Amino acid sequence: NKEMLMIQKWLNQHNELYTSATRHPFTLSIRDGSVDLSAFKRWLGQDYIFVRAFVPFVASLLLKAWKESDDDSDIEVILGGMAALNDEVSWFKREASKWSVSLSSTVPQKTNLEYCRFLESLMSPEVDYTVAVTAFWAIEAVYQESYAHCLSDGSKTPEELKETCQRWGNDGFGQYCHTLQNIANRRLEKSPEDIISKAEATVMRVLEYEVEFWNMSRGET
Ligand code: HMH
Repeated sequence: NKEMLMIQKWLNQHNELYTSATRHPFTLSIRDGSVDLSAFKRWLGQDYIFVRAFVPFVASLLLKAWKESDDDSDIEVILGGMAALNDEVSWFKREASKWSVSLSSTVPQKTNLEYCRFLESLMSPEVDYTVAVTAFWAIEAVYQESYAHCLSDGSKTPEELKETCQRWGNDGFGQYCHTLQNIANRRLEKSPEDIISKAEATVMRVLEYEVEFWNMSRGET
């Protein structure tokens, strides 16, 4: 279908993978109130490590946008994401102390290390801006969809976890993800086939890592 935007097309084609990332048993357990708090704490400690690696990824994306983008507003959107991450790092520290999670003694799990290494590979100047910004959209969108679902009609999310869900599930973050999706679609429309294929494979990789990341909350490794 020529009329259809690229990302919508991919989400239809890979709907099963997308759903496994955005409707994972861990976030569904938050939504239905059955969540195991030790699983939540494991996620919190691991995600803090991930977010620390996410910052240089976003910095590299900012650099790519400055060099390659055809639209100045891209920089402002990415810079806004960077500012939100600054706030997020502080939030993780406060939240960890609230739950008595020691961030300094949290050991990154294998999946986390692999996901961070994958992020690092996307920081290379060899990676096209279009591919990197599409990956960025996917990473943010999984959290937005997952946590917004924990706040939607009929959810029984425990009071003490609502702030976490709000962080990624709020409407402003939803709007921001939508803007990232528009940027990615605009770039993809103008891209040659090889870049489009690379971007698609990268999104699928992100979704697989996101599923594995949620899996870590089980603490079976
Ligand atoms: C693993 N994916 C992971 N952590 C996050 N904080 C986000 C996405 C969204 O920022």
